[in-house]
Amino acid sequence: MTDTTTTPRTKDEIKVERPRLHKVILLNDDYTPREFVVTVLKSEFRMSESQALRVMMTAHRRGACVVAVFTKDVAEAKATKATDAARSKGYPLLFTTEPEE
Ligand code: TYC
Repeated sequence: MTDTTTTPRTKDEIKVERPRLHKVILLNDDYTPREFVVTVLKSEFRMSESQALRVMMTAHRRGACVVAVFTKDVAEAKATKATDAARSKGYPLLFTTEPEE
């Protein structure tokens, strides 16, 4: 009987990738008061007055502004909570999410 030796030609390799981050986006509308947008940005996204003002004015002028990035679940939960806060006051303010490139 002859001995055979086999040489493995494959290598175990585990690829770990970071979860894709998702952006929370603030959309402009014609009805929500500016002060209310600033209040929601401060309470839901822990922004300072000046950060919130800057983000609100960017959305107001350009139509939309990225508020922050989080993992998918957190981004969706924050966008929903912030949008619900506006709905409860009768404002059409909308926060959406989208994956980062
Ligand atoms: N455009 C609104 C107004 O003039 C204010 C506003 C700003 C609303 C940003 C939404 O994401 C927004 N009252």
